[in-house]
Amino acid sequence: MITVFSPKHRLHHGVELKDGSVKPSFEEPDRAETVLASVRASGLGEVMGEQPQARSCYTAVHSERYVAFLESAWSEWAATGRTHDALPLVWPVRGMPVQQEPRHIDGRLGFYAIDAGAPIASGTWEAVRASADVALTAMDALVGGAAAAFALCRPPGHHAGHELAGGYCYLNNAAIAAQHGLDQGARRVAVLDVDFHHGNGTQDIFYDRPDVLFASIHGDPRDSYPYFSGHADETGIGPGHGFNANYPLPWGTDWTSYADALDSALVRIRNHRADMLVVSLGVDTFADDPISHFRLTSEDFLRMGQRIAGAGLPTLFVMEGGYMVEEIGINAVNTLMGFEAAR
Ligand code: OKP
Ligand code: ZN
Repeated sequence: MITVFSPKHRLHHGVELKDGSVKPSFEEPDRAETVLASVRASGLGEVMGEQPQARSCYTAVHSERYVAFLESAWSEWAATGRTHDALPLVWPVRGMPVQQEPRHIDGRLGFYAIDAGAPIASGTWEAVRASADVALTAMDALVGGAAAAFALCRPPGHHAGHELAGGYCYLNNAAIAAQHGLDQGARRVAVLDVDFHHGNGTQDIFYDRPDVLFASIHGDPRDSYPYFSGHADETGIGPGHGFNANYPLPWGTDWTSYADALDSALVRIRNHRADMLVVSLGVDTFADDPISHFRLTSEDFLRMGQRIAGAGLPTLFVMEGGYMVEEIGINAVNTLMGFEAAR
């Protein structure tokens, strides 16, 4: 399968608040370079660059005002004399009227974020846009008849909602690609999210829609980020009722129980009779991941890819999480190679 990659990801690197202090983010440029090196070493297939895409592809799933905010946030922040990363520090929470967008950048940063985990610096928008374009370019390969493609996106996207950034995410690459697939003729799409963290953003975007089934396997939100979504009783709303499937699992989950949840999700996907599958491929389910709590081995990712191939659908893999352990490249590529071997 082809891999789509943009070197522009390096324009984005930031900080995060960890254990009460500001540190370099776990979501850093070496991640994508490590995965790219493994792709090249594996002989998976050709690596190509992204095609620039229409802005309307982003506003097909995000609000116009949110995309405009992402475009201008850094210059508004810099205009106040600050030179370090822009981060929100106040959010509209329970009991506050949230409808009105503030005018000052410090208010707008909170209005459009779930947390302080998506810093905005001078190169952020260019990298974010390139990451979405990587996903769109890979989806175009699927629309053109490819059986599978790998969008090596960075920054990731699955925590980004209709008009919310957070958890290292800005534009929701997987959702943008899924919508693009629909706009290019697919009748139904399934999104399978195997990142350790619940894909709250993808759920938010498609929660009221029956054409996109969202299925996510993740750390139980009682104990794991993002804490405020990902429970099994979140099943969709209105016409989307029954088209959202969450599989929260406890810390320490290994392949045995993970595989049961994956099989359940794949049954749901089969019943959806989708024309294509988008996989939010986070490899932070790995036992040695520094911020996550499942116990998958590198071999388990081969098995995961094999099972996903069993769905028998044109499949777009979109890179999400997986943090700096040497194995993130091996684990991502194992999933893709397992898929290729089984299809
Ligand atoms: C992004 B992705 C918990 C800190 C959580 C944010 C994690 C974002 C994960 N100690 N910080 O889904 O891999
Ligand atoms: Zn994650």
